[in-house]
Amino acid sequence: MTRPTDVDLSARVGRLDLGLCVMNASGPLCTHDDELETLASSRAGAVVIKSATLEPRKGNVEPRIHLGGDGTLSINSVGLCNLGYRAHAAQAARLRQGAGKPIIASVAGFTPGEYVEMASVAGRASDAIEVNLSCPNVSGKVQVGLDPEASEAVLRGVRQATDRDIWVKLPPYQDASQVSTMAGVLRRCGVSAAVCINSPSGLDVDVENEVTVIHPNGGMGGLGGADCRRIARWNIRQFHLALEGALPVIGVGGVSTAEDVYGHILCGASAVQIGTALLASGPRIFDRIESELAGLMRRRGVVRISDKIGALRIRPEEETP
Ligand code: RRO
Repeated sequence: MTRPTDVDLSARVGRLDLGLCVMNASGPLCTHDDELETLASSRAGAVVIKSATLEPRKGNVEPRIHLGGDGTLSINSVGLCNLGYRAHAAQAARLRQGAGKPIIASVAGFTPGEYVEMASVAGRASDAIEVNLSCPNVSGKVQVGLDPEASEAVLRGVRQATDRDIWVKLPPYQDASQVSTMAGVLRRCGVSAAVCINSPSGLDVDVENEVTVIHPNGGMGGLGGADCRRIARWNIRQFHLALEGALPVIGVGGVSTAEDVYGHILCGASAVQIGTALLASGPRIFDRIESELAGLMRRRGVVRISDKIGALRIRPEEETP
């Protein structure tokens, strides 16, 4: 299958070109070699690897991921199950050989020094580093992304450790002043993209059986899917405005259709990631979204998706007669 030629679905993120403005979100189906190879040979515009820690981690006890609402909703407390950054860097290096698309390594440290060490090695193996400042499932410590000074310390260290593009995976913020503070941090630290948003914290209940749907952390975890879409859009829009075009936003949250992609782009995303819907449908979702997005653009007379970044119009006040 070749990409459509009459509409341009590509994205530019920092120094990287993506043939399709849609890729996977770090999390589902991107840890093991077979999963990554399937993503690399899919229609996804880039491949993002599961967030790595210094040492391999088994993660939390099962059941730790629950898909609900016929695959439109999820809650997870995976707990950073990963193979360790050395193994993930080796995967990135292998994938880069033949993928023909950017390969992004993700790192999630417990200290600034861990971020720096991982970014230095992963940076040599990949096209960009996604710095995860926002895992919702590590208890006992505030998420780094909720602490602007700690975020700046990590990002300054990572900036010195690698000359690759740095993407920053941010938590969902609820207040515009938090966004403007973090936008300042990202601009000062030479980052290439803001990734909005990681999973908002939540709790789901199996009411019939009066029980949580996942086991770890008292059943509490990170929400994915449709519940996140409007929270993601608020964050995408706020960062798009606060960053004033200095760096692009990558939108994540509640995307399972071409309309969802298009809506995130109108809010200000330059590219979009898919998590829950990828888990529910597998990597063939990128074929469907690519052809649906091409159809949507033809119907709307849009030639380049990038022309629509941030193009959201605000409903005008009704004219007084
Ligand atoms: O592994 C996880 O529990 C996890 C991570 Br690192 C993350 O960034 N976001 C999420 O929802 N789960």
